[in-house]
Amino acid sequence: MEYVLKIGGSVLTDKNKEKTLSEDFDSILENLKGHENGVLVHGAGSYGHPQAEKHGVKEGSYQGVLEVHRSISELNTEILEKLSEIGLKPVPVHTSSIAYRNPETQLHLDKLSGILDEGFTPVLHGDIVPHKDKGFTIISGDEIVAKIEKQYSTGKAGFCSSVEGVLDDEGNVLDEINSMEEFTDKGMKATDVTGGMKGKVKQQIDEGVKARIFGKDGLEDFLEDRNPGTLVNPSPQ
Ligand code: IP8
Repeated sequence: MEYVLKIGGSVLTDKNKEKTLSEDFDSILENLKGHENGVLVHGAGSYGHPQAEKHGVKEGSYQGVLEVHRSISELNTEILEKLSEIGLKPVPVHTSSIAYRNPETQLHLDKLSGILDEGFTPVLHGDIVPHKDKGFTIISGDEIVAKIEKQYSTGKAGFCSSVEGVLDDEGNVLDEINSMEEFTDKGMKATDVTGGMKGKVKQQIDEGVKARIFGKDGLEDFLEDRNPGTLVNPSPQ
């Protein structure tokens, strides 16, 4: 596994219109051409957050769980079709089928290396997850990336987001962030049900894994090892 990459829902979808792809959808995914030996995770954007909010799924309600899953699966299918068009052999891995919370999140990720060994590219997504005594809650792609990186240590975990990186008080992109104390709320766009930029940084710090956060113009640089955006580094030397 060469990399684990999350492309955010705010990049792939139009967050203002339910179940609508963004104008950049095709061009963003075309960057993955020739990069089949990695794991792609995608967010939900307008194919999950409005639906989860509407039904209160974040708080553990069962109502609407299937609607949220169906909607995010539709986005997953759109992504698979685009990736196969550019020559990859993507395989959907629906996170709800490999996840359970008790209350810590358990993700069964062993199958990912086998899928890659066969020349296929696993595509996971933020999803609903069965939660002990609570029905279902939502798992973000941010947590999925942190868990994959923790298990597989690719040394190349990344987030393609709608912001160029983690911003300081003046709105400049930080080169590196080592702890939540250094985080300011700058750069947080409209919040979503899974916590936006803050949640993204926190998940990596909690798991103790390094990851890069960059904007859509940084995606090619990330894939070509040119280090765009901000490095989240919980254990600096
Ligand atoms: O967009 C959220 O995943 P994220 C998943 O990666 C749902 O935070 C279904 C709202």
